[in-house]
Amino acid sequence: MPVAIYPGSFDPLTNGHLSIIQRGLQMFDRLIVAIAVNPKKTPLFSLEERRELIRGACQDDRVEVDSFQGLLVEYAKQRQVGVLLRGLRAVSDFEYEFQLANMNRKLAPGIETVFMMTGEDYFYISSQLVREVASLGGDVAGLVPPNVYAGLKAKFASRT
Ligand code: COD
Repeated sequence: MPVAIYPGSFDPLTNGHLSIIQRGLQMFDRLIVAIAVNPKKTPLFSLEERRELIRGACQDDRVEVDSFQGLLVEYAKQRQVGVLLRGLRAVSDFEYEFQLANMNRKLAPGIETVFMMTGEDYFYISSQLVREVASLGGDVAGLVPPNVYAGLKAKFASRT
């Protein structure tokens, strides 16, 4: 299959996200990693920082890093991409992802969501937990790519 959009907040990118990207590249010729911009939320990493962290961690010509604001399906239509890639960690993800996928299909019937199960080493990793652990001085090495690890260190060092 030619191309899929992998949308998310990526605040920050974790090894779980990276695993989905790497495995996604075995299914798709290209992936657009699309960072959602939500003006109502204040992310830990700015859009530009998240973009740079993803670029630094996925140095593969087949990965494009982009961002979008507003409805995901409108962005997908604008990019002329009919497949959304999402990761599933646990049963707790399922309900939200099920709602999201069905709402997106209702809004844009031609757009399908493809799910990949997380790898066994990554099922417990979320950006939210990584942020929390790092903010409290816990070691998140092994949970995030090295450049994100350095970014978290710098972020929290500058806050103390
Ligand atoms: N292992 C495997 N997959 C993982 C892991 C892991 N450890 N961690 C995260 N993932 C997966 C998530 O399940 C998700 O599929 C993807 O990676 C991205 O995760 P996050 O947490 O960075 O991003 P989300 O889930 O916050 O992204 C939600 C969107 C921003 C895509 C969504 O809110 C959206 O589409 N917003 C735009 C507005 C819109 O269209 N709203 C209507 C939707 S119906």
